[in-house]
This record gives sequence, structure tokens and C-alpha cells, in this order.
Amino acid sequence: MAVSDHVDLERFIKGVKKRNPGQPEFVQAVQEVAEDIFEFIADKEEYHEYQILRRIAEPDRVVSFRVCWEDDDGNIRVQRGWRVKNNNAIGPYKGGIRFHPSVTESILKFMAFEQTFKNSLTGLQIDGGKGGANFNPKGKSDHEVMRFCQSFMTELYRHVGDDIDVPAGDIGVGTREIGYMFGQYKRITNRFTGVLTGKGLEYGGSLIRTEATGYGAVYFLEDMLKRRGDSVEGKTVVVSGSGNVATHAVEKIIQLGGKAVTLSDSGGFIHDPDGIDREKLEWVKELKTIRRGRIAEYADEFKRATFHAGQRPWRVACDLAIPCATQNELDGDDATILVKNGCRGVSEGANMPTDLDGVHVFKDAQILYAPGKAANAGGVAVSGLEMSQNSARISWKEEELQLLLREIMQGIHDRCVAYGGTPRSDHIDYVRGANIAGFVKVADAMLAYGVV
Ligand code: NDP
Ligand code: 2IT
Repeated sequence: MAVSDHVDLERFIKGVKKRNPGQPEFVQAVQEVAEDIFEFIADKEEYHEYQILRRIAEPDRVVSFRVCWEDDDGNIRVQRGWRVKNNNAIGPYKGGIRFHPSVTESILKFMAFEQTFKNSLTGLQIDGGKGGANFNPKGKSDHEVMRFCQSFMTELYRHVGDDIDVPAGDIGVGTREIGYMFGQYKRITNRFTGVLTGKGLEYGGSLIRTEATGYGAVYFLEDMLKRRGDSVEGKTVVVSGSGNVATHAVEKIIQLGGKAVTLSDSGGFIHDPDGIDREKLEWVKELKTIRRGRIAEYADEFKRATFHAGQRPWRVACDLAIPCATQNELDGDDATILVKNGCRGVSEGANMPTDLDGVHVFKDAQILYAPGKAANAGGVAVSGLEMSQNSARISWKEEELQLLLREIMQGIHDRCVAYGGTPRSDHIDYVRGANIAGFVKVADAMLAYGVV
């Protein structure tokens, strides 16, 4: 990068920080992208003149609203809900809804920004949005969750629509919550449309949507390894999280002959040196989706496994790692230890799980490192396919969808390779590849529209 580009980049980041005080996650996500984009657009005057990156890093709209609900003891509770509409240059706003006590505007803005690049990479007609609330579903009864979801949708319904903005699930929002929200949308509007994805199969959901994010993250790993003449088979894999993405990533690792040895939640991680097999995985799924228990219970059930309270799994020696819990769960020290212990590939199932220091460690070590916006795009891709099925009022067969997901993930991989090459080396910088490939499509659409 030329000196003047560095100055421009520094000035740009300074501006982002100034305009978004108290929003570190959003600044972090923009910074990671800007580092690559500034270099790419150095000799592309139009992108500068039309302030494309500056415009993508300013959400089209941020809607914030009060959500009141009544708990089982009759207390009135007040939460804050949001929908961040980052960009709709290449399709309707599209992205998940997160219910977690840690949710802030900064976290939703970072994810809506990332989603713009991710959705562009899928090749489908969808652009970036994200929503959520600082509501903690843990320990709440079914009826409390239902009342919260209904109240949330009573405000959100006026901001979404099947060709306007199509939310889906994320942390704390699965099929149960989508069902309650879809029911309320239908009741208020009297319309049965594909306004949400991740729906139940009985009312317009798509086959393999539940599996898609975790499977996709492993497919991406498989494609990176394949390019090096290697595979997942026989590899030891460290996985964090124990929700939708983590459990389906483990499922695909097992199918491909790998051995996943860890899972985690906010209480700590379990290490199973024998590997998490199909039977154990079914037990975890039941624990997490039906009994809604803690991962610590795994070590009580399977005696050779150990539970490590308050810790993350990155010190366990492995060939491959798939972070699938949450943002900034893997820092520079963790990344250094992973590399030192021989980890050769990282595929991010979660959104921005690696902090900026960690990203630089992986980049410098030149391991196979796939950022979330590329590696976890399988979920939103099948959401996009759910939208297509809903518009046509048809349901595709499982084999067709499996094939489409596999092809889309390979397409994303290849787009990253096309833009992520490094001079005089066979190494691919997948972060740069994803940032630039995601940017170009959105940027060119924005240029076509002029200044709007
Ligand atoms: P789930 O709610 O199903 O599971 C979340 C998992 O992450 C749980 O094990 C949870 O543990 C853990 N976790 C959440 N917050 C924290 C925290 N602050 N510290 C430690 N652990 C935490 O969510 P998903 O599996 O759907 O989502 C996981 C990640 O994948 C998120 O980053 C999400 O944005 C991303 N993602 C999800 C997609 C999807 O289709 N669902 C698509 C693309 C990305 P605990 O139960 O203790 O909270
Ligand atoms: O981060 C994500 O891509 C998701 N939570 C899924 C979004 C979607 O619309 O399916």
C-alpha cells in the first residue's frame, strides 16, 4: 500500500470512530474491511469519487424501538429492539435476529455491515440487515418467549416485508422464536408471505436451512484443503459453541471422517479426546434445543470427557478450528497458540469470532483462514433459497438443496481465490478475497444508481 493510501485509511478510520462513539464492534468490522478495500481501490477513481465504502459503512437506516411484555409473575418488562438496514443495493435487506442480553446497536451494526459483504458473496439477490433485542431467552418459559416475540413483531412488522427486509434467526432465535414471530406477522397483516426465513417446514420453511450454516463452514474448509491436495478426513477439529452452527459443523465433520473434540458455551468448554460421535452429538442437540441445558452436563454423561469452566477451547491441540459461538471469542494470544500447536485451517462459523489481533496472526502465519462473511454464508444462502421457494409457492427436494448449498459454498470459495491471490506465492488471503469480492458487486450496483 502506498503511503498516501495509509494516510487515507487512517483518516477514514478516524472518521468512522468519531461518527460512531461507543461502538467498538462496528468500528472493528469496518476497519478489517477498509484495510483491504483501500488497497484495492487505490487506482479506481470512481469508487473514491462516489464515496462507496463511506456509504456502505453508514447504515441506510437504524430502527430502534421499545418492547414491553409481561412475565409469568405478572411483572411488566421493558426491552430494547432494533433493526439495522445496512444496504439494499443488490436485494432486500436480509439477515438474522439475535436475542441475547449483550445485544447493542454496535453489535447489530457490525453484523449488518458484514452481512452486506456476505450476502453479496452468495451470488443471490440479497443485501445486508440485522436485528435483535437485549432479551435473554435463557430460563424463560415458553409462554414468556412467545409473548416477547409477539411484542417484538408488533413493532417490527411495519419495517419488514418479503421484498423489503427479510429477517431470520441468529443467537437465541431458532425455529421456535421464528414460529411465534411469523404467527404474529400473519395475524397483524393478514398476509402469508416469506417475510421471515428459517420457518418450520409446515409453513413455508426450507429443508436444510437448519443445517446450512454449520455444513457450509465445513464445506469451505474442505474446499480450502482440497486446493492444497488435502481433506478433512482424519483431522482433529476444535469447535466452539454448542448451538445451531456448532452442532451442524460437528455433524458434517463426522460425515467427512474428521474428529471433533470440543464444544463450548458461555460457561466453559468440554474436551472429549475420543471425539464427539453421532450418538453423542444427538445427545447434545437434545440437551441444547429441548432441555435447554448447559454443555457442562456433557462431562457428567460421557465420563472420558472433561469440562473446563470459564475457559475457551483454543489451547487444545488440533489440525483445524471452527469458532461457532460469538464475536471476539478468539484473540491474538489464542490465535498464536493455535498456530503454535499446528492448526492449519480456521473456518469461522460465527460472525467476527476472531479479533483484529487474531486476524493479523492468522494472516501473517499464512494458514488457511476463512472469515465468517465467507465461511458462514451457507445459512443465509439457504435463506435466500427459502425466499425463492416462497415466492414461487413451491418446495424443493432435499437433494436439490444439498447440491445448491454445496455449489454456492464452492462459488464463494472460488470468488475469494479470484481476489485473494498473493504475489509470488500459492497462498490465498481469504480475508482480502472475501472483502474485495463482496465489495465489487455492491459497489458496482451503487455506481449504477448514482448518488442516492
Ligand atoms: P445459538 O443460539 O444456537 O448458539 C449460540 C452458542 O454460542 C451457544 O452455545 C452459546 O452459549 C454460545 N454463546 C453465545 N454468546 C456467547 C458469549 N457471549 N460467550 C460465550 N458463548 C456464547 O446460535 P447460533 O449457533 O445460531 O449462532 C452462533 C454464531 O453463528 C453467532 O455468531 C451467529 O451470529 C453466527 N451465525 C449464525 C447463523 C445461523 O444460521 N444461525 C448464520 C451465520 C452466522 P450459551 O448457551 O451459554 O449462550
Ligand atoms: O449471520 C447470518 O448470516 C445469519 N444469522 C443468518 C441470516 C439469514 O438471513 O439467514
